[in-house]
Formats: sequence, structure tokens, C-alpha cells
Amino acid sequence: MSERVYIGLGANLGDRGEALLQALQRMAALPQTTLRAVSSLYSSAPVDATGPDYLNAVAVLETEQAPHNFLHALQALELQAGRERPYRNAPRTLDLDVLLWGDQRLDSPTLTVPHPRMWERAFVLRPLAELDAQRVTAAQLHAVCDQRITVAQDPQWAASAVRQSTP
Ligand code: A4P
Ligand code: MG
Repeated sequence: MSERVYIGLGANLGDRGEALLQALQRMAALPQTTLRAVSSLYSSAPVDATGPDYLNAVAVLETEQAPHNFLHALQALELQAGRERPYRNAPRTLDLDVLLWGDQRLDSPTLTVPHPRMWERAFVLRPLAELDAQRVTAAQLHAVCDQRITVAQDPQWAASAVRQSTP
């Protein structure tokens, strides 16, 4: 059975836009997985972190993979993009977070879904609301409206990755 999965993408080191696009292409090529849609590309100030501004986006995929297998695949893509983990919330070349896994709640030592901090973050809620307005309330968006975030590119920035994935 396939599930509709929302992934948060972020980068604030290196060629950030290229890293996010390549990650989308690589996620689109994962077994039993289709990339359905990608939000606009957002530029955002670091939240609970220091360093350069981030580029962020949210992607929706359908996958028949099990959640932990999928998480391991995402972590392999982070490593491939040169991700290092010197300390918590350190600047990064690529971060891929599982935000939502259908309507499921998952709570294991390595995977918590919905992502526990997503509701505090405009860089997640704004692109998520763009993809699926029913997933985010006006009150939730209002709660993060003081965070600095702007649209850097419209959703066409990732159209080639979505086309590549469509069977
Ligand atoms: N893990 C548990 N649940 C999940 C999940 N739903 N998705 C575990 C992904 N991983 C999950 O992650 C640490 C551990 O979380 C993993 O081993 C995994 O088993 P990590 O990617 O190694 O470390 P991290 O990225 O520093 O942690 P995390 O939780 O992704 O950090 P946050 O809280 O997401 O914060 N500001 C802006 N503007 N844009 C950003 O993208 N990102 C962060 C990272 C901070 N500030 C930011 C941004
Ligand atoms: Mg992460």
C-alpha cells in the first residue's frame, strides 16, 4: 500500500538550490516511490540556529516503502550531499526531514512523525500550506508570522524533477 509522505528540505551551506534540486531528483528515483509535487522555493532566516540563510521547500511523494527504510534512504542522500553533523542545528548542505506520513503517528527512537518541531516553523508551514491547505490552519500560520521568510522561486523551479518521476 502506498502512503502520501511530506518531506521538508533545507540547506544553508554550499550551492543550496542545486543541492535541493538534486535531492528531489534522487528521491524521485527511489524504488517504489513517485514525486508528486514540490512547493515554491523559500529563503528563510535560521530558526533556533546560527549561520547563513536557508533555502527550504516541501515535497509530497507517494511511496510503498516502510517509514524506517525511507528514512535511511533520506539519510544516505544527506551523506551523498556532503552533510556533516558537528553539533545540533549546525549549518548543513542538506537536511531531509519526514514531516508527515499519511495520517499516521510514529514514535520510535529514530523516527517521530509528525515531525515534533514542524508546527513552530514558518519554513515548514508556509510551503506545506501551499501544497495542501487543509494540513495547516490559519492560526498555525499566524503563530509563525514573525519569522523572516520569502518566496525565492515559484514551484516551476522543481518541475523537471516532478516530470521525471511521473510514470
Ligand atoms: N529523527 C526523528 N524523527 C525524524 C523525522 N521525522 N525526520 C531523527 C527525520 N529525522 C528524524 O536528525 C537527528 C535525528 O533525528 C536522526 O538521527 C533521525 O533518526 P539530523 O538530521 O541528524 O539532525 P538535525 O537535522 O539537526 O535534526 P532535525 O530534527 O532535523 O533538526 P530540526 O529541528 O529540523 O532543525 N532554520 C531554517 N530557516 N531552515 C531550516 O531548514 N533547520 C533546522 C534544523 C534549524 N533551523 C532551521 C532549519
Ligand atoms: Mg534533519
